[in-house]
Amino acid sequence: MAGKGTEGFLPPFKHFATSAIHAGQEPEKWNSGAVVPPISLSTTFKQRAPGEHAGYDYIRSGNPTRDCLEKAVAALDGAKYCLAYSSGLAALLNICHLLKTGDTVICMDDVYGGTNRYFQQVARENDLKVIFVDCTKPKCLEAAITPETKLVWLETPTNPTLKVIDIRACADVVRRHPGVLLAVDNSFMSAYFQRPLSLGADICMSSATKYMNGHSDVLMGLVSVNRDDLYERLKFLQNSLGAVPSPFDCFLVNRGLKTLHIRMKLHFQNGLAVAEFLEKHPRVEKVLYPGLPSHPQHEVTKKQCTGCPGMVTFYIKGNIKNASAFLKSLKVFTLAESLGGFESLAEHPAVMTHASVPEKERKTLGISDTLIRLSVGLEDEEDLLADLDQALEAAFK
Ligand code: P1T
Repeated sequence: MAGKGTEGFLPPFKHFATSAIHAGQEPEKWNSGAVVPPISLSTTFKQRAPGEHAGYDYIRSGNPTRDCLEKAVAALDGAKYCLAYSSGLAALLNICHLLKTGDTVICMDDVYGGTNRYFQQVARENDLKVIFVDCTKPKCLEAAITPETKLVWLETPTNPTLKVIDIRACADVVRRHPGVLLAVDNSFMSAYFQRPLSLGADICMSSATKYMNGHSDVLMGLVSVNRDDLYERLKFLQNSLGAVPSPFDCFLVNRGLKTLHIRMKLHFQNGLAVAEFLEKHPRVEKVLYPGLPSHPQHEVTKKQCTGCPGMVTFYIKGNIKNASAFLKSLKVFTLAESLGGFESLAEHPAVMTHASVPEKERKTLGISDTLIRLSVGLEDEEDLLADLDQALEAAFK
């Protein structure tokens, strides 16, 4: 990755592009030799004799198109196994089914609003104890672990305030407590910029709805693991809970992966340009971007990532009226939830993605009325900067 401001990160993972293009694709597996894996829509598979088949019996348990995708993602995450789900939250649900009544989950305090809602309003109802901890301080994580703790859930960078957690430091803490699993939500970084398993995590989860697919047309979750026992249990749960993706969605994400490395390089370039532009803008109070030297965890970011995505969060000066006027004035950026697609999006976390986080907690976390989250896409840099500039001016007219 060339360019000013992009130096000092981990070098790119070896053979990434080759794996993204070839891992799991296996043209010889299809009778036709198809280079692009076909969408295998059959819900059921002919058996030679009862219980005797060519590896597939029923679509929920496994199908050839999902297999291609799961193998490709495992290679990209540096994992032995990957399992695909019908959404990122379905992946979270499956992971939580590894736990039992009375177990405790420690969750990073700043996470996607839907993850927060699941833990606070669903998992707790189902007799899991969930506590929220600022894991940017591994000492706080250490202090929070009890004999009941069975899962530590990290999201790094966090959504929406882009705090970065030192995964290896947290893994070192967790390793001192046998029986505790460390899971990392890797949705914001994608496999191209961060490999949580190589940093000591047990589980790498991604909402493929974001960068991994990258085209804003699929809802999907992915979970990668190295441990055989974890894979066996998760595979059982995947089939038993049934929240699996369709073959068509598997086809699309598999296709999206072919350009992941190219897309992420440009997301980084555009994201950094936007962050630097906003940091100098007189209408902007503060910019949060892990790729900027001003970010509190910039050094940790460089130590554990090969680059940064297009997620840029900032505080606009003024109040909620200015924030709203800014968002309404954007022309190239679209005012919408989600992230990680080729198109630039902007949103207001307090009102949109994080409205379900209790107001008091939002305040503590810095999710204020003037906080704005951008997902910087792949358009021309000059058009993106010009759009932000005109909207920032319009916000104060
Ligand atoms: O939407 P789904 O595929 O179920 O993924 C949920 C999810 C999990 N983890 C992170 C870090 C996420 O950002 C999300 C979804 N986030 C948005 C829709 C959003 O706009 O932030």
